[in-house]
Amino acid sequence: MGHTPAPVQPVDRIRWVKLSSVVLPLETAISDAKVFTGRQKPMAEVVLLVVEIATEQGYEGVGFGYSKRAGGPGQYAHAVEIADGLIGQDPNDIGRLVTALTWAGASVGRSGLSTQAIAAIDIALWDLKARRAGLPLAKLIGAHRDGVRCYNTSGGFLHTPIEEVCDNATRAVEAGIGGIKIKVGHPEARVDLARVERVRSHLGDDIALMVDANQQWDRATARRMCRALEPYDLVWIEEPLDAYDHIGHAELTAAVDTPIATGEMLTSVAEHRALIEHRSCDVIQPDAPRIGGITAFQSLATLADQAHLDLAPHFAMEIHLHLTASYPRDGWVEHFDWLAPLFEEELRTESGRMLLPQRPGLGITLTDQARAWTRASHEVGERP
Ligand code: SMN
Ligand code: MG
Repeated sequence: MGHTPAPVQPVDRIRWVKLSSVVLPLETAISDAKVFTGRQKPMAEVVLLVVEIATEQGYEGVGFGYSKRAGGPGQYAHAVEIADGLIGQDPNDIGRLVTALTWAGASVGRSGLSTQAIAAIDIALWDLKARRAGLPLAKLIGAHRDGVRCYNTSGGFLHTPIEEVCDNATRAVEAGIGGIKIKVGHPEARVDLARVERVRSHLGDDIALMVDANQQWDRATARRMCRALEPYDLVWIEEPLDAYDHIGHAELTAAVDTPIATGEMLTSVAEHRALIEHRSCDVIQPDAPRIGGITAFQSLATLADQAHLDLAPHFAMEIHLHLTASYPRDGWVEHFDWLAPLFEEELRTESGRMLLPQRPGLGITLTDQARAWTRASHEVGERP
């Protein structure tokens, strides 16, 4: 005898929204190619926009977006301006709410800061919907797998001495992480090649290895470096060129055997569509907090899948684990240990994969430490 279908639930209403600007300090300031070439300063903190939503029927959702170096206060300020519109609304009408929030700030565009403020709200609404359903988010969307291949980035930055990078890689692999990404784009190409050679020989041939140039090279340098990197059997070469040089990335993708990955810096689905239409990569690397949230990400995932692209979302593994688990092709999720102090739960890795948490929603609970690092907060409505 099967279950009788649940009766349609009475319409729920959002009663409370809390926005928090949380400043997470990094243990060590990090540097990638953009720092080594003077385009950026070392990064010592990540600024997060955390959104908490509660409804009159007692359901809650948590979402977050983030910025690095600048933009955090702007994301927070935009969210403060538009959050009122959520009170009294049906939290299940995510598409309608995101559209309304977009029109509320239409004059500041449909990409960048305003989109990223809305993204954090969108993510909280999807967390709430999945918690209401009693399902991990990936299973609400439609999971293809219960674990996703994962690789570590936080141990391989350009400021880290190469022997320390190797030690970090050993620890990551011993923790069950399946791949290692190291930063390249050093001002001297021979330094890059020596570091890649050292890490490949340290890992052996069976551990996945990726490199990330963070937009450092011009087209001629990128051609030379991609050819020089071919012998290392890399899973991909990331952002060899400027993030918006779609033609240059397309020429590289056609010219070299090693897969080309890019996309993290793009700030809307429309920008990713341009990347796809130019055939600029083999591996697309969207960032849900950067492009508008989970609703936007699902639109992009459909475009990417129809273009037969592999998926390796950028950063925010707590969100992207679910989104990569529900993508048709077996992708990669990027492991960083940076955000761990913010959440009570730890994501498990074993046999090269990050495991889908068997908890409803994203499966994250904010820690007291996250509360302590809160620089500003704004509440609308009354918490039921
Ligand atoms: C990156 C992540 C975090 C800080 C700087 C750079 C990077 C990545 O591009 O792919 O993780
Ligand atoms: Mg990158």
